[in-house]
Amino acid sequence: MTLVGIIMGSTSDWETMRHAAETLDALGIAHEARVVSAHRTPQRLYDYATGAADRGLKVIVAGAGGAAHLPGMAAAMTHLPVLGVPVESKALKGMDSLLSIAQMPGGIPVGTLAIGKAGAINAGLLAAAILAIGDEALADRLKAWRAAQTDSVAELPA
Ligand code: RP5
Repeated sequence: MTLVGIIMGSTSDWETMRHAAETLDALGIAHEARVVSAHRTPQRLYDYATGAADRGLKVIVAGAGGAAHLPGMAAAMTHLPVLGVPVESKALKGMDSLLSIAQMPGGIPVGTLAIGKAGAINAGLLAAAILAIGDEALADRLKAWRAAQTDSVAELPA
């Protein structure tokens, strides 16, 4: 069953958002990826966000750049946790994306991650941690992933 929905405002966001997908793959979490633009395809966003919980999704990871309304608008239309990834924009290096995703009004939360690749990876990990609350096998996989990361860190710089 697909548990995580990864949505993004443009195909150009995939280069960033694929890191969320790859992280979920590494943890064995079923997911889907869709291009859903708040501005260019508002009806697609409405349909996706309002139908997400009924389709069995548990977490939404939403990435967008610039005037990045996608995570906030998705969060407005579902009670599922929405994790926002600010995609690095050309003009403002993602500061616009970061602020428009983070500065939600009280009442409609979006869990905002870092700009770019790190944020996408961490959105995948945070989605995994949320799902692991009710899934012991996944919790074990997540702990193993983190242990492997720890083991991979060299003690000497070269
Ligand atoms: C946003 O505009 C998208 O999320 C993307 O980051 C940005 C640029 O989109 P394209 O012009 O590359 O389609 O809606």
